[in-house]
Amino acid sequence: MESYNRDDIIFALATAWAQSALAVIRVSGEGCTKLLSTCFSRPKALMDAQNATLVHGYLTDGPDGAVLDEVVAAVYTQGHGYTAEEAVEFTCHGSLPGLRRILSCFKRLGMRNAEPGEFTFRSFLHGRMDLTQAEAVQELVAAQSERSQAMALSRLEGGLREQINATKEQLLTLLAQVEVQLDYAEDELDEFTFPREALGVLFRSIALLAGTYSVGRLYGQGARIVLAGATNAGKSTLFNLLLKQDRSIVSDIKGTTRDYIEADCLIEGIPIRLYDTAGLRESSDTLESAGIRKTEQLIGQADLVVFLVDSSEVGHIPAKDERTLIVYSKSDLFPAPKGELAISAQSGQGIKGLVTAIANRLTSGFGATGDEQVVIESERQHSLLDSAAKALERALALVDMDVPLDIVAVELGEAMQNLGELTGEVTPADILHKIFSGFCVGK
Ligand SMILES: Nc1nc2c(ncn2[C@@H]2O[C@H](COP(=O)(O)OP(=O)(O)OP(=O)(O)O)[C@@H](O)[C@H]2O)c(=O)[nH]1
Ligand SMILES: [Mg+2]
Repeated sequence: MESYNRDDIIFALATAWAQSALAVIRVSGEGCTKLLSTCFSRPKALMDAQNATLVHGYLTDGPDGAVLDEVVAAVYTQGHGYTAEEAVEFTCHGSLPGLRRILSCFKRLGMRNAEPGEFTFRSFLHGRMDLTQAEAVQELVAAQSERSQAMALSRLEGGLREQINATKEQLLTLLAQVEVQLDYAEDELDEFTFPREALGVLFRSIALLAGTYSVGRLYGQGARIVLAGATNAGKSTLFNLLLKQDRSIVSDIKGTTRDYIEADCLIEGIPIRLYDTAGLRESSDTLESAGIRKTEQLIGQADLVVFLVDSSEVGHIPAKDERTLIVYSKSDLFPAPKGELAISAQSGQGIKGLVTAIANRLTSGFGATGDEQVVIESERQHSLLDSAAKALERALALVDMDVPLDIVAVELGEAMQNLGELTGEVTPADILHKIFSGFCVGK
């Protein structure tokens, strides 16, 4: 990272490596327009283009070379590209051989293939976005649900950045007040009362923001739900119903599902990885027993287990706990015990209630609802906010104990350091490297 060369002109396919109607190739670095004009059918038009304008033309293999593709170039003059550098984005046709020819031509011009996340890294280096926004780019692209996409977009627009910067300013004011007290002799200063109220407000706002992680992570990264229960309880039937497709084999033969099946779906906007598993029973069949062992493993790793109990054939019922939802199936055949969750996959009765119960269970105990102005999703951000909140909490306790101010100042400084790391001002190089090489969009 320290030896990073900002002067290279870098390029990369910004869209997926797959056949499509159109594809976008992004080029960034000072002097890139001039260099690209040597393989463009209208060099002067490209060179003279105003910022953020489009130029139609043909990419060619060198000044008089073969035509590679008909393209539209979006030109960004110095300082105006996504990277805050000079940049050109070509909209080409999405033919894989065509793209390959263009990319090799760009390489021959002396430009370098961008590393994953490098455009965003440059944007960060040039101060166009802070670290929370750079992370939001990745989170936005990877969002699995509409809600997490909206949350990431708000972070990209600077929601988190603004909140952290405002907090840092208030913390700085506090620190400055403390510093004055420490720098001057007592008899030179007026009586000082520590602004405890302001510190309390800061602590609560940071703790609240840290608390949004649980909901941000749930909507961003989703949850694993395992359908378990005795053979024939109706697990595969429910699995198909929740997926809205016939994925798993259903039959009245006990032990139909042996190897588990997994699939992704959304439940109340939450991205879910759903598992249909082998029914639990005593079995002397080696293959079935192996399947049952897998079920037990999956149950151990699940965020939530939906344990189906056949209302017409009640067998073992596990103890109720926060990770297990007991659901009585086949309620059309036999009524479930009063007050219990009951469904009929045949009539659809109770399915809506089950979906709500799942969502409620997954979000229970959260300190946040997800409707907060800013919701975080990154583990890194959470741990830094948590440390900052703890430091401020310690500072509050110290103020209450009336300890010397220099001890309080250490805690305030620690919180400041955490917030600086969060936005990328004082983030260690190895962490930056990890963040930006984690981008890898479309690979
Ligand atoms: N009447 C009624 N029958 C159901 C209902 N749900 C499932 N069944 C029937 O129950 C039988 C077993 O259903 P499955 O979904 O295969 O059960 P399973 O739990 O996956 O069973 P295994 O894979 O053997 O562990 C099938 O004949 C289904 O049609 C329901 O709500 N009502
Ligand atoms: Mg089954």
